[in-house]
Amino acid sequence: MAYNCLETETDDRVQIIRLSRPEALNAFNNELMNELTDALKAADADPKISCIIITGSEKAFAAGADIKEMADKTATEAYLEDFITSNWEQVTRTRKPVIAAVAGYALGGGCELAMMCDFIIAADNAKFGQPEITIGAIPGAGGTQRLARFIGKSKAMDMCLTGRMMGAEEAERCGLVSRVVPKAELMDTAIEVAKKIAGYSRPVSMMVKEAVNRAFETTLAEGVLFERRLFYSVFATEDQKEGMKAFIEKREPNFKDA
Ligand code: CO8
Repeated sequence: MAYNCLETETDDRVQIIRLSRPEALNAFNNELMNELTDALKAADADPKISCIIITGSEKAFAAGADIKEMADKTATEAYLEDFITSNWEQVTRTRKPVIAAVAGYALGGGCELAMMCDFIIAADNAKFGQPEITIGAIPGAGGTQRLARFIGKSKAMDMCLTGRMMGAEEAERCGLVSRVVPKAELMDTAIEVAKKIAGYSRPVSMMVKEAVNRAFETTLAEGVLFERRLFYSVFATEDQKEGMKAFIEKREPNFKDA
């Protein structure tokens, strides 16, 4: 499918979704977010795809919500159209693993989108921030909540109250990103990581994602119980039988997503 604000490409079992509104540093307008929702739903439903990468350009992952589109919105309009909720959160509903490959600015909604992905691989020029306070607003797509969970209260308050940007090194140090690579290696690394995940059993990688995500939504006891139930259910998959048999026979497993 052809998009105006996205470029999509598949590489083996990996779906790459590139945000592409260069004139606005990939700022999110309704068109981009509707297209992103469509692309994520399509990748999630595609039996040939096992892992998804969302990325932007070398200069910007995304500079946030489109301020020009948002500036004159009224509260009633935002409420009636269910602004944000209606089309911003598809990434959190996507069941296959989603990696954010971030170079350049990931600000406001851009940082929030990256945090909605399962993990973030950052280029060494990445800059994260929640600068909404500088334009008389507050984060509106989960920034105050997810950032506090990622990096703790003190740093989240610092970021949201000052609107300052955080570089890649600081972001890795405080757990916002999983690894930092030179800018020129960002996509090769992200694709290599995505292919590694896509090489495992798809139902199992989806269960891993579901179980880790549960940690952010429930108590430790409930989360461990949830994990235990999923652990038992992997024994119902052919891929568990194959994986363990292959280990014992000292060969590579041949997973069938079954
Ligand atoms: N929206 C619209 N256009 C943008 C945005 C944006 N967020 N960011 C950049 N642009 C446009 C600029 O207007 C400019 O366009 P033009 O050439 O037509 O003037 C073009 O992109 C290039 O930008 P700059 O010239 O500013 O480039 P610089 O390299 O000088 O600066 C920055 C780059 C630092 C990223 C700068 O553009 C900037 O500060 N952008 C805004 C960042 C920001 O404040 N983001 C938060 C937005 S609010 C948000 O995301 C909230 C999400 C939840 C919504 C909740 C609502 C209830």
